[in-house]
Amino acid sequence: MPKDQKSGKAPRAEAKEREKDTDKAPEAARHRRDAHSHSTRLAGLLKSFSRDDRLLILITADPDSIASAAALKRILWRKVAHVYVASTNEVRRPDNLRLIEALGLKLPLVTQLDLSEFTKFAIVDSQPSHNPLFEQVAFSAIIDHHPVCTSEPQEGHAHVFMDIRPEWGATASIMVNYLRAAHIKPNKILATALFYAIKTDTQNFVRQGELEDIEAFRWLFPLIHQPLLTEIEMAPIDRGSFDVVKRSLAQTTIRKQYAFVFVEDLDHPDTLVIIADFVMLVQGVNRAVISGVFDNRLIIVLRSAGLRANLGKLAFDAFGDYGSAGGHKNMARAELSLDSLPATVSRTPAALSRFILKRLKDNLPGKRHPEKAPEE
Ligand SMILES: [Mn+2]
Repeated sequence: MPKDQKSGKAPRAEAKEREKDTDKAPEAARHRRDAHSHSTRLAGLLKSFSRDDRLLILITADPDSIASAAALKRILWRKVAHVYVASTNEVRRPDNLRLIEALGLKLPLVTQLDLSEFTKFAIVDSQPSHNPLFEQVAFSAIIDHHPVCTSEPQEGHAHVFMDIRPEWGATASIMVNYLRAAHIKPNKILATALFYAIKTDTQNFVRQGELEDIEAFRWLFPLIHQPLLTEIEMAPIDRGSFDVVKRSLAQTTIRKQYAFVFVEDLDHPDTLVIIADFVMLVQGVNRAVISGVFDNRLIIVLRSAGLRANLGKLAFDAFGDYGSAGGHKNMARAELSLDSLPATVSRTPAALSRFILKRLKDNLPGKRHPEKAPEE
């Protein structure tokens, strides 16, 4: 026991604090800095809006974007006149539907709205360049965790608030920090939604996740409603999708660690995700390429269990010339209009499959030949 503990404590603690600020305990130092930067960021966010604004939050619906939009809505409650949330995609996945229902969101499609009825726009868990629908909109706030592909605000939109943190596992984790900075304790439903969003986006922390994600997760844990979480996680696949999944699994090719299938008569893009996640459970499979055509678009869903993979880059290199493509290290996606594909590729499942595999093969790390034309 050290003598004279009382008088010795303060300087020791201070010294310790100073020590923490050095590289010995960078996390503690980072937390202190973050607490400060989050209130600054919150102030910046709030400054983008005024009391009579009618705000529209645009998302591409998935658990992370739905929960993040609900959190932003909560933060701006009573700070603006109205907050609406709209989606670019029709929601079909049962977990997303249950989430939307629990949160009491209406979530119409963006295309069904008259954008002139809104005075401000925000985007969460995505960036304007991710979707042609977003590109027409002047956003006042952008909060996301995908790789930065948003340039500085255009002229005349100087008040855009941007918070993009690619190293974070989920936008929901970022939103938790805004809630905390605003001293808002989310209700059970919002807490459960954010918790589920962090779980899914980090794939239970198997995929990229930061200490901040774990900290947000830990903070939410006592606030969630377990039965609702179970309900969302156990949400069943709808019957129509099940038939497509059943057929597609029968047609899935597994070669070495790769699983591949081109889904014919695709009922909805989300079905590709269900198939991809399922085939990744097969022993020995650690890469999945699941694709199909929906609404005149070729959609490609990529999954990898590899630590060294960078599928977002691979997707962009392989398919960026034909449409939107990108994502994270272990999951990525491309959506290509069939009209943008080379004329030499016929629009049959076999030809489209060959096209996808060739583009992927040609763009694997070390095999890319940027000087080559992107044609077949
Ligand atoms: Mn996300």
